[in-house]
Amino acid sequence: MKIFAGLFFYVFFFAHGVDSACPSNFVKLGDSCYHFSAERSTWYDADSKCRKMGALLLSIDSKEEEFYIKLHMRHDYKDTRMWTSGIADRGKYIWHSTGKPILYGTWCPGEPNNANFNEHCVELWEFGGRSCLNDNRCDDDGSKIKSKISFICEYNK
Ligand SMILES: [Ca+2]
Ligand SMILES: [Ca+2]
Repeated sequence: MKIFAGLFFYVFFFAHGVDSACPSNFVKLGDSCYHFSAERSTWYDADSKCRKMGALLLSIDSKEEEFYIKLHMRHDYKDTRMWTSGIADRGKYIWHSTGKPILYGTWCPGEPNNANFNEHCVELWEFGGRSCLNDNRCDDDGSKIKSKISFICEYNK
């Protein structure tokens, strides 16, 4: 318990501290810098907004990175859906930012389900103190399904 409390302090000290190694508006968690944007966007707009900041949409590349991202979401972004760089690519799910298969990040129960054969982009969905991956529609087709959501950019030095 003591160790966990210490880790908690460590994570949020760095998450909210100023780190000169990260661009402004980015927080350092583990080895990368992240920008958590509340600006609701389609996946494509989120992708281009990250690129304009010199970053790419999030890819979760390790258990450690998964832990940091989920902890940060639980702390600051409760009940929020955020785009990652995950996409469906010929029947597989990959991180668009790295081209690697999605190995880290737990899928939500029953996901990915490619609902209506129209869900090709992957969000991280925080609810009830946990977060998991879901495939969602990339674009807004006016059907009121939540495809305009927040997003996470990742900057690697
Ligand atoms: Ca990463
Ligand atoms: Ca889905």
